[in-house]
Amino acid sequence: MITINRNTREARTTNWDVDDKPDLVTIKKNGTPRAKTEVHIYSGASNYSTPLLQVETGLHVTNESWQFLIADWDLDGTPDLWAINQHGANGHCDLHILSGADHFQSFIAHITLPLY
Ligand SMILES: [Ca+2]
Ligand SMILES: [Ca+2]
Repeated sequence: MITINRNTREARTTNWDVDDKPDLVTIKKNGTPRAKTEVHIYSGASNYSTPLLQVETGLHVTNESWQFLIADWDLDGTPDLWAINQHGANGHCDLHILSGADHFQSFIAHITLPLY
């Protein structure tokens, strides 16, 4: 069973396997064995019972000040992970993007947003 507690997990959707059903993405922010944020994607075709991908990302553990989005930032056809830290440098929001092409291991952008 998947439990959603905003401090520890977030849920999003994407179509990871590019079939005709949206898939469920859960981001496990903390409490992970090697202190990394994890991504788990469950297939819509299996009614979200079969994982398509379960990985540690290149991002350290996160908390309730982080929000996550899934969108294809570099337009290579694979969805990327957008990690927004609401308490970034100098009080701004920081946006960090991890590449879906390597299963969220490498950062492809670090952007300071003009938001507080
Ligand atoms: Ca799918
Ligand atoms: Ca991409």
